Amino acid sequence: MTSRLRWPGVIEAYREFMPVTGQTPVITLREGDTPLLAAPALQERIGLPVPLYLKYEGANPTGSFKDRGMTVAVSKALEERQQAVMCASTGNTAASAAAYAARAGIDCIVVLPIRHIAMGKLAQSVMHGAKVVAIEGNFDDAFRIVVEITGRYPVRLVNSINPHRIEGQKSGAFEICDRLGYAPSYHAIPVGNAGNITAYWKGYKEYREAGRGRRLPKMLGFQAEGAAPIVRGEPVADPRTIATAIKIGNPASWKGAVAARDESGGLIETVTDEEIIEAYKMLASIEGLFVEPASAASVAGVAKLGREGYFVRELQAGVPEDACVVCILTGHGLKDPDCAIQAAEESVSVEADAEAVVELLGLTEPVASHT
Ligand code: AN7
Repeated sequence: MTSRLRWPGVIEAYREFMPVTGQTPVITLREGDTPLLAAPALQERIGLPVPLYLKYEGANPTGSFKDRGMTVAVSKALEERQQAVMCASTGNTAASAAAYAARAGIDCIVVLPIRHIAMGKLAQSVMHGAKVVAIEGNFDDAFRIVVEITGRYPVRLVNSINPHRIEGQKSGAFEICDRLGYAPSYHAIPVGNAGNITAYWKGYKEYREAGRGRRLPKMLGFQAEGAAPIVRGEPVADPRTIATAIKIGNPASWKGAVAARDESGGLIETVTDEEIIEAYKMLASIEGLFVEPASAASVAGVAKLGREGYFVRELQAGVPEDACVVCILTGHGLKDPDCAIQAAEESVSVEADAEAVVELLGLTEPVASHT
């Protein structure tokens, strides 16, 4: 295992599993090596009968898991002498593409459903110098547009139908196996365009084939109730959810997600916006992990399965003693501060005076103790 100080980014860390040669220019921001944290307090709160781990992908350079795939996609685009990359995005893919393109010295065009993206992500794309095209439609409209344009013009598509994205993102599975010493029994993950669940499943399978995973997890995917095409079995024309990152009605990697679910013996289910916000608050207040709403869908889903008795039934069916759940927390909470402020209790302000603050807090003078 490479030590944290010398962590070289996911391409170098897992070069033998990556589609690169000695000739590939490696464009990296040293993404990956994100914290995998035991979360006993949250485990207890949601009544989970097996240990819970959280993988905090907000610690990546642009604040989401997208960096794992973008280092590979942009490196390969540069190797293949592309001058520009392009994507549609609910925000995080755009922020990541913009940053890696900047570092590579190539152009980046992002097409964004402007009414449905969090401000932090837009700020990132703008700051990294991407050409930002705002459209009136939703993510699915933006995606259709970039697929058509990149089919006609010499601009490399870096959405996750670009296989290099999946290759990079599978590194998350490698890291989990390296830290735990084996693959978890359950892997919980939010599902939007479905690239990430596809990538993790590929990663777990490749690592086990290489003799480094011991077992394969059951893949547990969660979509927002108002944007759950895979659960419903048909595209959703007008997806709705507070979790804008996963507000997607017709996922590009639909087949990959279904394969991950079925091959692993897992499931893909819905969580409501209320369940997402509850998990969002618990992660921040109990574990000190500020994530964006979409990321909390993994924890919301595990909590829901727990309430429904899923894990108890699994244990009765003979799951091993070292069973555990890993939840992927896909993006940083600072991406979407508006959502946090709305979710928080209203704060009141008082005059700038110590007595007024003391009164507001209800503090009382200490009683002199006699010894
Ligand atoms: C925080 O940026 O689709 O199922 O365009 O930003 O692999 O799509 C983002 C997706 C989960 C869902 N969590 O992952 C985009 C985009 C966060 C995300 C997902 C996204 P996929």
